Parts: sequence; structure tokens; C-alpha cells
Amino acid sequence: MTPPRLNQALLAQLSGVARPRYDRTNLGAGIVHIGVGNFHRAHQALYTDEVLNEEGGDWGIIGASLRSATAESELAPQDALYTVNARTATSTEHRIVGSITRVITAATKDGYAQLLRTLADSSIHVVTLTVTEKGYCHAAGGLDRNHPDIQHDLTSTGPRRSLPGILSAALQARRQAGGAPISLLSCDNLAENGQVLRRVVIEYAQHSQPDLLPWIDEHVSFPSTMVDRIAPATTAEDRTQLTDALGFTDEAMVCCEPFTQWVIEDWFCGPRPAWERAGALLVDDVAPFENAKLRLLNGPHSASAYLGILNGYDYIHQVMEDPILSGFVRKLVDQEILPEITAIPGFDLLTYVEQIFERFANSGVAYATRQVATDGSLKLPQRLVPVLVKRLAAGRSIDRLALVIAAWINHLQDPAPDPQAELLQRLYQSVSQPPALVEAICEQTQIFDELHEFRSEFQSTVVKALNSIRSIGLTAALQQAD
Ligand code: CS2
Repeated sequence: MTPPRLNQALLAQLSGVARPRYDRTNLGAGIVHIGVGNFHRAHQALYTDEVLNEEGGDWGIIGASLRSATAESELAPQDALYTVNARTATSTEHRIVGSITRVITAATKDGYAQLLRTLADSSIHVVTLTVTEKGYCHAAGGLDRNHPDIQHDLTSTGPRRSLPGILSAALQARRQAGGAPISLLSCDNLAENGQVLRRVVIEYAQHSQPDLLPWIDEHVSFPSTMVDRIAPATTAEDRTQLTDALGFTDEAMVCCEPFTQWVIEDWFCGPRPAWERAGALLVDDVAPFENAKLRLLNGPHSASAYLGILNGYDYIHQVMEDPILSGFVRKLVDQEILPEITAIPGFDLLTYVEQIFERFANSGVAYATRQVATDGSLKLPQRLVPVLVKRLAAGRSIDRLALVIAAWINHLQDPAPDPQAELLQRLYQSVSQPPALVEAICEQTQIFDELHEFRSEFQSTVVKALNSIRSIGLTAALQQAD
């Protein structure tokens, strides 16, 4: 017999699996989330589900996808229900989440109009976003006016494509409808993500609707957040395992690690869900948490990905099982990253690091090295470059960090998806000598711009690392760094 697909009717018949304890049929929406991918489903949607369990309220989430119809096709036939599967190597905890009420695909004309209407509606108080680094269309902290989507939005009258364009159109619609204040929360891995969001929205509005600026000033807040949970792309095998365990199919399921963390800047200009009841931490300043996470978790994650790819590993946990690679990453953290992290009162960074390595080793959530390697041109400036700047400014060694950059350069022969993949691969193929190659990458991209003051030392150390990997191989090069 074909197993049934998860939906609201099936929910009533299921037993033995955690599920919403609130009445979904009367759930009003108070949140719009843009980018309803796996991370959102395993993170913010779950925190909200927990708040709804604890105290109810009209905090349903309307999901919006700006590009593809995948999320809608996965969630709509299931009445937007899905399972979160928190895994270790030996156990899985299943939970059905009900906080998403529906999904809008904004890539169509109708979907776009629907999204704008929804965002203009005063019953929506909060917008959360996971659109990845590239969704912000930013460069050097401000709006990238040369970005093709920004160019499109500033010069055409039809539906907008870029996040800054869509948000400023939505805020204009809200203002015209006499709308209530609204809080826009970036949940992407960017330093000062709230400020980045604020800057791109404001700069976009400056160019297109300057009359909107005073309204934004008074009615919109942009809290920064630090989000953390490892939630890889779902595989066919994950889906089969779920059906074997629970007896139904779930096209929107997500697998993740048990660990989760959310730190939110307490800067709301209207009502919000009591996310602290689900374990979120509301603070005055997120920056120390965000910096620690980007540098101690995401940096070593990227390092493990590029080193792993070079050594033929498909998953991060395999890198952790290799004593030479994992030993190198551990020393990279202990000797070159941790010393550059500002202490956070009441937060034990050493325990944090221990936990991160255990989390990377969790084979229950096999995370593909190529997934982490994606968009390196945007991730490296967030994750590794600030540490390089600090060390070079203080005259400290960057040998291990340089080996990671060299591993990233090596992977450009067959780059992971990246907005700059074509350019980077072309450079890799046409410039064979390491000094010229490193020079060309620094000249023709903005990835290492923050290092301009220390260019020659940075370049020569990376060249040495690249030569070493090419001449004696990765393992020997890593060992030599000891
Ligand atoms: C990862 C992150 O793919 C990546 O770049 O480093 O998605 C990481 O898993 C999350 O930030 C964990 O919170």
C-alpha cells in the first residue's frame, strides 16, 4: 500500500510522534518568512511552533519564496505541515511542526502582488529572512548598485526581483495602507546582519522612493540575530528513512542536529512572539555572539569543506574522522582563530569550541562538503577575512589560514556553485603560476579587499601555501604547518 502523505487530516490519526498542541485551523498569521528552506524549517519555524505550544497567539508564519516554487510544491499539499528530524549518529527525534500556515511563490506576478498585500497588512508584525549571503545584493556593507537584480528593479516598473527592491515596495504599500510598525529580522550568517539589511533597504529607497525614508525611520526596526543549527539538504535516503519510521511520506521534511541556538537583538517596533519561551536569547548587542559563531563555527566549517574536497571527502564528518585534517582544523581554531575572538561575559568559548567539533563529527546529519563550499566568494569575507585582518595587523602568523585559502583556490578547478564561479574558474584555468593566480584573484574580485593594507604579506603567504599543496600534496602540507 502506498504510504499516505502528511497533511492536516492525517495528523489526527497519528500517534507516538510530537505534534502541534495548538489549534492550527484557527491560527492567524503574524509573521512572514522570506526563504522557506531547510534552515528556516529547522530553526525559526520550530521556535515559533514552540511558542504556539506554550502560549498560543496569532503567530502563524506565511512563507515566501522569491525565486522557485519548490517550497510551495513541497508544503502546500501537506497543509504546510512537515517533520523536523533531529539526529545523532544513533538516534532520531521526530517532531511535526505546524507554525507555517501557507507559502507564497513571489516569482510570479500574482505571487508578487500577494506578497506585497500580505506585507502591507497590519496583522503582520514581524518579517524574518533567510535568503543567504547573496540575497542582500550588498557590496562593502552597502547596496551593490551594479547587481543585475538591482539594476533591473531600479529601471523597470514590473514586479521587483531583489530583496531590497521587494522590501521597499512592500514598505511603501504598508505605508500607503496606513500600516502599523514592523520588525525585519535578518537570520543569515552575516556580521551585523540587521545593519546590512537596513542599509540595503534604505539605500534602495533613496534611489527609488526617497519619500519613504522618514516612514521607515519611524516604523521599521532591523534587529540583528545570530542563528545556529546544522540542517543539510534533504536526501532521498532521508525521505525513505522517515517513511520507514513513521509510515507516511513528507516532501517538506528536514533533518538537523539536536543543537540549536538563536540570539536576537531586542529591538522590535511592534509585538513579537515570546521566542525566549522556546530558548532564544534576547540581548542588547548580538555582535559578540555573531562574530564568535561566524569565526569559530562557520570559518572552520568552510575550512573543513575546502580541505575535505581536496582530499576527496564528500561530507564534513568524514573530514573530522581524518586525524590529519581534523587535527589541522583544531589547531587552526586554537592557534589562529580563538585568540582573535573577543570574550563574551558568561559564555565559555572553550566549551563552545569543543561542542562545535562534536557537532561537525555528527554523522547523523551528513553535511556535504560541496554544500558548505557553496558561495565561498561571499562566505570567506564573513568567516575568515576578518580574522586574517586582525592577525596581520598584530603581526601574527597566518600560515594555517593561508593553507585554507589555498585549498579554496585549489577547489576553483571545479568550483562549488557561487555567483562568481565563472570568473574564478576562468582565472584558475588561465593563470597557472601561484603568484599570478593569487594576484589576479585579489585584483579582479572584492573577496580580499579588506586585506588591502596587508596585501603583499597575505599574497606571499597564500602563494607559499599553494606551492606547498601543489608540490607535496595536502596531507604533507598540513603536517608541515605543525
Ligand atoms: C554552513 C552553515 O553551509 C554553510 O555555509 O557553514 O550553513 C552552517 O551549517 C550553519 O550556519 C550552522 O548554523
